[in-house]
Amino acid sequence: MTLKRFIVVFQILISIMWSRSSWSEEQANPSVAVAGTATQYKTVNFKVPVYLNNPNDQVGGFEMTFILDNPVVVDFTGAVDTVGTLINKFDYLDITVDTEGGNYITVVGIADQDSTPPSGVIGPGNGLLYNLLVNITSDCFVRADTTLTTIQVDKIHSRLSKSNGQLIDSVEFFDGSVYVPGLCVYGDANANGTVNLSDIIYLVNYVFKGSIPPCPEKAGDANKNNMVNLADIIFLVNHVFKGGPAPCPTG
Ligand SMILES: [Ca+2]
Ligand SMILES: [Ca+2]
Repeated sequence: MTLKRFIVVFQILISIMWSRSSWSEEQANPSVAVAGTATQYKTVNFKVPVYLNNPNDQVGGFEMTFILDNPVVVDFTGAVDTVGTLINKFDYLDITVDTEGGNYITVVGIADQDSTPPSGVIGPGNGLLYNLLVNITSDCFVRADTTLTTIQVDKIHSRLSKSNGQLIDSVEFFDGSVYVPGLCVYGDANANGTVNLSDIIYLVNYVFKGSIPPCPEKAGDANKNNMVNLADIIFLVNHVFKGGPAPCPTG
């Protein structure tokens, strides 16, 4: 082996050893992570998974508080889904929701401490801890925009404990987010995600009967001339029934 090749092999070995040691250090700390996820408007009981990485300890209880940075779009329902999760055998689960000045939820769970050994204790291991259930509101203003709502973990008031109640040190908590794509496209006057007969009816009711305007109003501007009137109804009739050109997305 030449000296040059030896140096290259040596460097590779060092980098492998370094990456393994840093990997094991990362794995040493338990962590809880809210999954980043996407959904649509008007979705109810949408599941936002909360995952546990629990390399060393047995978890017998937890307290976690989550905060929404955009409660106009996303609401906590005040419930969590534990079916098929790591805590489905916990015998105590308490959920508190506060919407005053925002929206946050506190979830407390405790395994059955009375049996020997305690029943339902978690781990060590990784998996789905539970699902937060949220509703995506259909508010008129935000419906037009793509939004990202952060579900922040309140690090001060969140903790894991062992089966004997002792707190587990150095738990890392990771925020998640809910991505909600906007539905507003030209021609989708009723903002339900598709352009069809119902939009023609919606526009007829608005233009001729003074009914509720499209929200935003440009959603009714099928021919994109900055006005909403009979011409847009004709444009949509041509598109829906006669194979005419489709209104363009707003981009
Ligand atoms: Ca529509
Ligand atoms: Ca128009």
